[in-house]
Amino acid sequence: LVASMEEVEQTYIMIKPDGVQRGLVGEIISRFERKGFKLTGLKLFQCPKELAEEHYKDLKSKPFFPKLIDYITSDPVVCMAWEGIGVVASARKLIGATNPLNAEPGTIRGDLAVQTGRNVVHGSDSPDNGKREIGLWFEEGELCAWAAVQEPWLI
Ligand code: RTP
Repeated sequence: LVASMEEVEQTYIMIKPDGVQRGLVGEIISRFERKGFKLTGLKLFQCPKELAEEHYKDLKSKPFFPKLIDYITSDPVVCMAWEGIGVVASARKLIGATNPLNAEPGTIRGDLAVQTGRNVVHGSDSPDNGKREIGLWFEEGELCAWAAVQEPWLI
């Protein structure tokens, strides 16, 4: 059964500075690859403060907001766009709960992190936010639409 176009979503996944510092880039990317999603954008990037504030604008009133912005801008992040059927919710499952102590073993945060403020990875929380965030973090020319030769195995 081949996916209809309506089911294909995009999500923005970002390896946060602690994930890069700890050498977890390959480990995290491989979890999304092995699941069967398609990588359509990838870059190592030093995030400017304005972009971090725009990305997390819904959290502006939270007490932890300034620390969150300092954290995200402290060192390079890895920006990724992933595509696939149900990729938004599935990526959130692969990532696990925001507080890594509540994240199930087998999830990225459950296996690799301890603190909420150092939870190694971000994933968009809705298809609309997936599109918004990919637009925010990537220039158009940085994204690649490509067809997997093994379709429908890689979706
Ligand atoms: P993300 O956006 O990074 O995927 O995380 P999320 O949806 O699981 O969590 P959200 O509530 O949107 O929070 C965004 C990020 O802010 C930091 N945070 N710190 N109490 C705290 O100190 C606190 N709460 C949230 C985390 O880095 C969280 O991922």
